[in-house]
Amino acid sequence: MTFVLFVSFEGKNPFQSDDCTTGRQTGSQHRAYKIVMDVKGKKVTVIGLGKSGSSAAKWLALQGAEVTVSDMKEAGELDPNLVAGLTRLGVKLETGGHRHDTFLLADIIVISPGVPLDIAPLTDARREGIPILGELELASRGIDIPILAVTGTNGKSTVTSLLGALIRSAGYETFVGGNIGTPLIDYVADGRNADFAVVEVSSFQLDTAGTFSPHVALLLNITPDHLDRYPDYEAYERSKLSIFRNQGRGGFAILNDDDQRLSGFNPAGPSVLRYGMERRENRQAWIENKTLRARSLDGGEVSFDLKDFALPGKHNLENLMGVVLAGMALQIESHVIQDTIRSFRSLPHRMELAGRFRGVSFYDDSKATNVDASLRAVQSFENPIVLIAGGRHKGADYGPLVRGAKGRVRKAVLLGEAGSLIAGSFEGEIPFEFARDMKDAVARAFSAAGAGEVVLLAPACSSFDMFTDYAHRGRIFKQAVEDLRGGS
Ligand code: UMA
Repeated sequence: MTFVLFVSFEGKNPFQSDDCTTGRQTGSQHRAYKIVMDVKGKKVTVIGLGKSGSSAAKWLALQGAEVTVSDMKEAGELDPNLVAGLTRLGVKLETGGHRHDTFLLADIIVISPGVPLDIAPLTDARREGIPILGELELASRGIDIPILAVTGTNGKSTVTSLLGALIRSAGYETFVGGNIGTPLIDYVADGRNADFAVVEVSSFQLDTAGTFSPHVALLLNITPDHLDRYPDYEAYERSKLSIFRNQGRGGFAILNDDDQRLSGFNPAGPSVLRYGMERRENRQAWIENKTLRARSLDGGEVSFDLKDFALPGKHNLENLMGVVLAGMALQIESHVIQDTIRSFRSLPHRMELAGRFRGVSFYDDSKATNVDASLRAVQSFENPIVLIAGGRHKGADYGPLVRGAKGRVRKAVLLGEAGSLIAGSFEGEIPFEFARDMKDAVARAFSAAGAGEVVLLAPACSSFDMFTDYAHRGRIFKQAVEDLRGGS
């Protein structure tokens, strides 16, 4: 199997700065050329044996590469079935840490998105000129169908699913994956023959996808997140904006024009389609009298009725405009777009109604893993809210949440590692109490809420201090709500 592997001048990783601690990038570091390389017989080190790494390792082994997977976890912490499957394919495993030699003796390094780019063995490998790429880069090289890529701090998964649903409704075979769950390399490995691939793309994936060039790139919003990984907000912002860097003429860049950072941003190559809540000359979509209005590519205007659109909040109207413009860029017919608007329902753990008990509505927005997402959730309700927040701190300032929550959130129930940090921001502004665990948090929130009010899980933090991931956290929340109802 031959695929085109990206390497930069002098073998440096071009999407990373020389100094990962600053994250600074220069124009010259984006200069790159492509070489064709056969992975057969090549020594490939895959770092991280999560979803992304295991799929990449499997595919590489099937192409005849000599694959070693290196993971920080001890052997006993890894899924035995996964390990057995990879071992059968001849994949070697290194567990309990990363050995420098495993990196330095590799011809290629494939990195999982959750692995920081500045760990010592990677920095050494980069210095030695060993190409470092992510699974998204690896996968997109093997794909010749148009890719629609969705990024942004919040709303990515909803938009990816909604866009996938729209394209499928138009009758096209569509792969939906990426950061939302199924790695893109699985599409390549399955040998499927879809018409389009819709991929959710995270900033981590963009950082190691130097030649990734989606036909349609949709950037929903940029607000502070992952500041535990990036040296500063600007570095995170640059990462998000890099989704457009390889797009050329014929491609579409779709931007939220209400986002402060994006309104002034003009990608050079593609056609730029902008949306915002109000009609403006430079916008292709806006909201007017409960309808979504859009300018079609031939200059006419179309309207979509929003009466039956089930997703709450202004942010979901913004997300929908992005999807509609992407659909119009693919020339999907208006009646198909309207039907999708009517029939689409929200994903689990995203403003999901977990139940109603004694007049109190419980909403699971466990996916609100950053301050802005939590704020958007809070702003989606008219009724008073008891907010459950906290988890693992990601470096953001909770000030905007406190300011936005004032007058809406009657009380906060705080839990997890970040509980006391959030309390520091809420002090004197919004009453709060601490909870031991999620069950305790739900019980306390229920006691504090009156009939007609909302208990909202919108943690503003990641889940990894107490749960395996946000979905696990959401399930435990829903279970606690069920237990309340059952009286246990
Ligand atoms: N590991 C190491 N060394 C390190 C760090 C981690 O060996 O220095 C190992 C861990 O021990 C673990 C493995 O790497 O075994 C985990 O890899 P990973 O964190 O990249 O997780 P995956 O299971 O491969 O999932 C990744 C994405 N995870 C992250 O970006 C953190 C998933 O997005 C994605 O669904 C999946 O690939 C398929 O594409 C999740 C996510 O939280 C949902 N994304 C972030 C977000 O949405 O905010 C970016």
